[in-house]
Amino acid sequence: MRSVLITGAAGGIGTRLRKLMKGMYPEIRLSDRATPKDLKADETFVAADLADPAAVERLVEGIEGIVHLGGVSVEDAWEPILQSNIIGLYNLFEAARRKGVKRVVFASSNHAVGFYPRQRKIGIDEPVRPDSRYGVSKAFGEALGALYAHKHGLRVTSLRIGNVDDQPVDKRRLSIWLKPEDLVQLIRIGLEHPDIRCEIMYGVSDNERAWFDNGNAFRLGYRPAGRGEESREAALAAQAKLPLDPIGDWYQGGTFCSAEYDNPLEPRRD
Ligand code: 15L
Repeated sequence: MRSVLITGAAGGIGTRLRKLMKGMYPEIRLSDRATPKDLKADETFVAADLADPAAVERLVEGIEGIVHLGGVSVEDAWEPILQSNIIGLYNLFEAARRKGVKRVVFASSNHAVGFYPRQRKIGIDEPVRPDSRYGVSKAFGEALGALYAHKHGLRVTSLRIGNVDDQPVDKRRLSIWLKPEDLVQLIRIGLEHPDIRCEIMYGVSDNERAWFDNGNAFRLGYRPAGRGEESREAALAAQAKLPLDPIGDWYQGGTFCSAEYDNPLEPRRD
């Protein structure tokens, strides 16, 4: 892997990755709609709007591997999600195919499966249960990646990222926390592992309270260093200050589930 493009480089995860992945590959090209404020002189940045197919095609020229973090990263109205996460994602995969990109690591999210109850442990074979328009866009991204993998031979890894932070910040995050360095490990598996064709892995660290069976990541060599439980006291103290949220506290997706919720039926137990 000689040339890697990181989209969404000005976002929260992108900003961390720029530092953690510096020098990891001979060429790292960064992109976002707006230039990161703290861009360094030794960083290569190309501004591009994912909704502009010609700009995306120019962006991926000469690139072997894409780490795609770009797009809307939380719940939003349909229109911005449609432009960035649906049309923009299509533009990215299509440009990758046309320009001969070999691998894509797609930042999916736990919100593609957020409507599983916390009492249930899920792997990668259960059907998606998106908890938001944003979660639907991530499920779409996983499906689009699978199409390009199976039909065109692009090697695609979808990472269902939990919550990337220095430590878990509340009770829910004790289950889904992802140490930034562990994310780098997962990305490197996606960019470099010879067996990757079309994979889904959970982007979570070694959390005792995890709701996910991450066997597929372990099979591919993932050895997370982060242990969410080490921050238990601070996370639970922060949780105690949050309002009760009967729906959000029941389902894995938290507030993404309770927002706009008006289902009159009993919450699911399975
Ligand atoms: C996500 O997918 C978001 O990108 C991030 O901002 C967090 O909200 C995270 O999920 C989470 O579930 O905590």
